[in-house]
Amino acid sequence: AKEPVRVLVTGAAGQIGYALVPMIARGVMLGADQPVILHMLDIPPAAEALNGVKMELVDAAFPLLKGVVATTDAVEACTGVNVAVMVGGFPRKEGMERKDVMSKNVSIYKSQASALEQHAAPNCKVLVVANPANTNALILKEFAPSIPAKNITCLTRLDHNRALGQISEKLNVQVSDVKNVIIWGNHSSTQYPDVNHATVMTPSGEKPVRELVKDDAWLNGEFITTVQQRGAAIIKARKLSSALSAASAACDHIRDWVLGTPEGTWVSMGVYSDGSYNAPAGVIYSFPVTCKNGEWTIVQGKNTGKYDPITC
Ligand code: NAX
Repeated sequence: AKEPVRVLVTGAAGQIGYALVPMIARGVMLGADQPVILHMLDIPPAAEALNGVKMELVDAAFPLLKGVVATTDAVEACTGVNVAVMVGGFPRKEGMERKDVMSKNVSIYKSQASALEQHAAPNCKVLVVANPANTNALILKEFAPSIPAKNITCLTRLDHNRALGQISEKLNVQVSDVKNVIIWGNHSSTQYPDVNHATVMTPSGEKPVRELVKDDAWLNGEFITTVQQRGAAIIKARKLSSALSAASAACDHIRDWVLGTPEGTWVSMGVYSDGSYNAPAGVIYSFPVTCKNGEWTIVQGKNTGKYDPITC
């Protein structure tokens, strides 16, 4: 039997946490044969709710779940973890300036960065979900200098999956037949969802999305804004922000990173930029990547000439 993998979820008492922990315990993130031990961190006001989530995990009797740590202590939460999914953070509230949220998150990510740096398992893989995801990931990197930059990523897979979903709806094809969209830049409304290299598997082989959609106005307009504004549309409809889709995307991100992307397929990940595609170097930026043996590589040569990476 495989050794259990320890997976940390911060903000585990929140709504993404509530959707995410059962997925992890069911093997959606790391595979149906991979036992897991869940480490859940939240803050003291949420301690009781966190304990309720732990009770439900026990009640669900997940065969792969070999243990649960539920705590408000960052050091205890980070100890020995192999994967860290950072969902906890300070949300922007009405009337708050962006810089106020930023300073709250700097102090949160600073202390969690040192807890991870000192107590996580060697080679721990980190995924930051909490917004602003790219910035929080960079803060974490700055305050955990001994964690290799390649191990710190942020979530843009939700945007990637949203783009696949829009194409599948437009063409009335299975979403599993659509691939190789790209999310460039930030997880924010300035991102560029790019279909210029995306394809659909059809009965007569793989075809470019642009050839099948035949509606450049839609691809260059409504498609892009729908993906960029999807988070707001979900809030309007649900009166709550995206949770199950965010949790599912977090599982996709870690699964592909750890277990590899399929041959001929790339995915979007926010990763430490080396300046590829003239994107600024030294920031966490979303690129097309392939993964193999637990390492991501930026896919080169997918310039579109139609966007400016600096503004994403
Ligand atoms: P919730 O407010 O439901 O949950 C957040 C949880 O984090 C709460 O339980 C809170 O007590 C906890 N928390 C706050 N400070 C903490 C700290 N210092 N340590 C540990 N836990 C702490 O938010 P939810 O809807 O779950 O969203 C979580 C984050 O994901 C938000 O920042 C949100 O903006 C971000 N999102 C990112 C997405 C992405 O694609 N990158 C998409 C979905 C989501 O909007």
